[in-house]
Amino acid sequence: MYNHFHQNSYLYLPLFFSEGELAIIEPILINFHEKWLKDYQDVYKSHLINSHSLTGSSSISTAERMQLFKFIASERLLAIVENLFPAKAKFLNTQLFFDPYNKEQKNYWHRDIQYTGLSIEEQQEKIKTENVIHFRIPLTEESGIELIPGSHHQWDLPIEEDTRLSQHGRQPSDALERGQIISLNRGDLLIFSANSIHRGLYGNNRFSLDIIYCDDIPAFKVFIDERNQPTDEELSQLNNNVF
Ligand SMILES: O=C(O)CCC(=O)C(=O)O
Repeated sequence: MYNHFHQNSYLYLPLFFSEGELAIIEPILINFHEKWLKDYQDVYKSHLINSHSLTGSSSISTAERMQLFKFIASERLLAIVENLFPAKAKFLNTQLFFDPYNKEQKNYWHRDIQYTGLSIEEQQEKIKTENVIHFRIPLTEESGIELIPGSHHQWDLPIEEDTRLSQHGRQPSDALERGQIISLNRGDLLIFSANSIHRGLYGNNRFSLDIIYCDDIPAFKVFIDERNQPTDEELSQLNNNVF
């Protein structure tokens, strides 16, 4: 099954989580989101489709933070993480995805790396060796993610690059022929490479937690906010080390 990821940029595991597992994290996510909507009403109404950094947030309690760390470092998830990454992986961050306030707002094809300030040539090199992988955990049925299989280690076709970079008359939400849709249900796990060309599909009041892991290498240090990582005291209560 890991070959599927390496060839296609994603791995879809239907009904991976039990209701019992979801019940541990769901109330934490809902509370966080309700507070977030109040605190960030302006940016939510203007455009945002996700929040982030749940483990470092003052909106959750110390006990809830530990529950999230236990989930992020759970044996079931780390068994997969260890097989996907070439060497040691590290927890990077969390994100919560929801629908835009403006139902007309369009989605956008992208590679996460395009927002890092690297040149195109540097990006072309880095996607061959550096790994950032999203573990998407939908709490409701959603249209899911559309991505271009294999694009995490292959550069774009000209029309794909024009689309995600809004060049030559193309818009980032334009349809791409090689796109493959992976629609999701509650309980599913979708693992996909942030290096791939992908976009979120909005609708149905989606509510998804993404846990993001990356290679444990110095190049990613700059993207890691220590406030999202466990303290030494917290680490001593966690069995698995992905921190
Ligand atoms: O679900 C979305 O809206 C976008 C997801 C995405 O692009 C990402 O997780 O990098």
